[in-house]
Amino acid sequence: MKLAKIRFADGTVRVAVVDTDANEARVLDLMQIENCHTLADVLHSPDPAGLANFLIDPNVAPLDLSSVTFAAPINRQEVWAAGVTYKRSQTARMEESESAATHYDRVYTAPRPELFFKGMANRMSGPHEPVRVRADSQWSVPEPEFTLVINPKMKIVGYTIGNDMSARDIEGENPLYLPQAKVYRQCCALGPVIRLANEPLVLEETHITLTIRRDGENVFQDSTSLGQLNRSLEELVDWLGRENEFPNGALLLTGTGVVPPDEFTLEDGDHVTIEMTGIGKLENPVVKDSPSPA
Ligand code: DO4
Ligand code: MG
Repeated sequence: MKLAKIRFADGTVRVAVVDTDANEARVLDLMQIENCHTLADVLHSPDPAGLANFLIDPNVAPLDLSSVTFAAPINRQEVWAAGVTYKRSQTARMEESESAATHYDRVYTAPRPELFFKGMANRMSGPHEPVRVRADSQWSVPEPEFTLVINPKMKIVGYTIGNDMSARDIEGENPLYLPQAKVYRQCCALGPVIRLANEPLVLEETHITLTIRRDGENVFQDSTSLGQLNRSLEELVDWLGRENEFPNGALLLTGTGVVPPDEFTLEDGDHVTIEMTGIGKLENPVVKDSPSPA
């Protein structure tokens, strides 16, 4: 089952079950249950699929998916990201950062993974909302990442798509600049739906494809499979939860296995599409302001 936040033309947002085979969304009536107001409340319940089925509003006709727009599927969760979890990311990071190359090499094999805070809902873009390249970056890329939806008990309850926008030049100049390379306004996109984790997902058969279009032409396309991930999902969640509490739950991007070649940088007006087996397609336009005069 897939859950989403759908936005109506008047701006109201409702939680819905999305059925891609039937091409329809069924709105949930959250008011039926006490203390259930948001998508996260459904996700954090003991049985999200059972509760969602129970809450389907019989008084609202199913909506055609082509008439629906999606909002980022997040409420008050913190968004974190793991890094250097695929060989491709390790190699790319070592290339971009001469002085810190050994750190990337070591973190790829170390028991403790790289984990960093990416933001909360205010920094997240939903489908078709802009993602941003920093005006002070000359080398930025999207990072297409399989993203875990985690409840306050640190159980994985769902999966979605994340785009960990990254300024490679800022990160490469000095590893201490990582928060500036990774965390800024519109630095991450999420969506379009959350696939509930009660349905099995075969990692090797789950593919992530990144496509970047410029002026209507594909300028980059590449794929990987979750089978290339160098760590287990449970291991990443376990490290995130150590000495930490997430009373509102968390989303965890699991790292990128697709990196455009070193000569590539995103430009204002580019269009990023991330497609993931069993979840769908996350599409976002790219914006970049002109640098401010010195
Ligand atoms: O170490 C830098 C960040 C790595 C990252 O974001 C990734 O591998 O996806
Ligand atoms: Mg990343």
